[in-house]
Amino acid sequence: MNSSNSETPNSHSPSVSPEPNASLSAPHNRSALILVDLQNDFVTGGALAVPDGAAVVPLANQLAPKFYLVVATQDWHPADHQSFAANHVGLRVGESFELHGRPQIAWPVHCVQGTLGAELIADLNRNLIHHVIRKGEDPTIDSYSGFFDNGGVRATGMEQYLRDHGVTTVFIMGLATDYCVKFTALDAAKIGFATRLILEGCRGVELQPGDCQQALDQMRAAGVEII
Ligand code: VGL
Ligand code: ZN
Repeated sequence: MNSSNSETPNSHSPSVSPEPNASLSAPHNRSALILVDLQNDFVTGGALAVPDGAAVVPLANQLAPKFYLVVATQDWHPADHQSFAANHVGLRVGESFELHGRPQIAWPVHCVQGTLGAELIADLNRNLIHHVIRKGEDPTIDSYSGFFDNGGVRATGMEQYLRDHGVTTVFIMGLATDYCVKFTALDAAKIGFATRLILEGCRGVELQPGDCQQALDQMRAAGVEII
């Protein structure tokens, strides 16, 4: 190993090991693990619980030390976010509507900034996470992807962070397969990262039966390797 392989991406996470696979650990060819929205509101007891969502946390803890860099996304909405059904008169959870010209699903109030529901799941080992990317802060637009808002315009800082650290390959897992995981993977592939989806580490909302399968098909068609 040369010296650059043993450098840690930031100083407050000395417990994280560099990528063990030498062919992936060159300074400009690194793999990152992206943990999507592993937050209390997306698991049992939460406002937008994804069936069996908490089951992926042990896998996240197990895989994280194998990556050069681990980034978690955090859905982080203001209370007046317009994706919440409760912020519209006569709109029910699960209904589709148009939000500033974009198709939008009306969600229950979830992941409100500063609430317990928005916190990362306690069982997730924070010491293995180098960086947290927050998204969904603009009340006028939803942000499923960890890279850009749903308009594809405003960047979250994820791409810059990964590129600054020489990351070329991303492995993605988390919640929910048919929303934030899907759009994070599609954006990653679109902007040129070699993109792998860790299927075992994902669970979906499945508002309509078949949504998860459709999401996987879309990701595969976009060049995402499902592993
Ligand atoms: C998500 C709906 C609304 C997700 C976030 O994490 O998949 N889904 N906000
Ligand atoms: Zn959300």
